[in-house]
Amino acid sequence: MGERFVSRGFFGRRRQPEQAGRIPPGQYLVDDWPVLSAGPTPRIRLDQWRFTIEGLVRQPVSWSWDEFLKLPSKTYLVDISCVTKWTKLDMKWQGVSVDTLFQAVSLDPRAAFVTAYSYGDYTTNLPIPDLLNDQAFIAYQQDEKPLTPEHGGPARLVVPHLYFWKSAKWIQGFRLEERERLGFWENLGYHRRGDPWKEERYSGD
Ligand SMILES: Nc1nc2c(c(=O)[nH]1)N[C@H]1C(S)=C(S)[C@@H](COP(=O)(O)O)O[C@H]1N2
Ligand SMILES: [Mo]
Repeated sequence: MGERFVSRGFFGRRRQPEQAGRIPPGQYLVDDWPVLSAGPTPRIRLDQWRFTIEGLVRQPVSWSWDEFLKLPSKTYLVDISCVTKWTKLDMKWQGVSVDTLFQAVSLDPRAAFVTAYSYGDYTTNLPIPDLLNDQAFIAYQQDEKPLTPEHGGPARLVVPHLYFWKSAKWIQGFRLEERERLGFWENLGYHRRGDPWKEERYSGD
């Protein structure tokens, strides 16, 4: 009896048409929002926060918190999948498109990859095309509230179409690179790109 009740609830949820086709293979839905951090949560004072784009650019560019908040921002409603197998649908964020940030720099034609680096030393690698065309943004609000420190506040990268480890919390900057330099999890055996629809979980997948 208990079992029937549980399975009816389970299939009832799965049948909701707006969820069909939105859960990548091997993932399950969550309503809560787990915290996954490899180390302690850094606390960054807003008057000391900066976001910098450097490396293979003609001139490095850097924004203070006040300058960053003046950039045009957008609302994003996106589904997020973590390699630990949870998927959360319709997460609402406010942030600045990476396209907007790249408009402020001239990229060296050799630039092909980005190392996203964070306060607290986390890094993750991304091919530039995965950051373009409004696919990625620097978020400072979630559900209309300031992003909490545990979830990456004051600001984090969000790349919804890749596993969530690519969405660097406490983002500090982008370094443009000619060659791909593996980041924190990628160095520990996770996939260099991490597309949840292809189940690119580990290197070799
Ligand atoms: N700076 C930093 N960013 C990070 C991480 C981290 O440990 N440090 N963990 C990554 C991983 S593995 C995941 S799944 C998500 C978790 O974000 P959340 O804690 O907001 O759910 O952040 C990613 N970004
Ligand atoms: Mo993760």
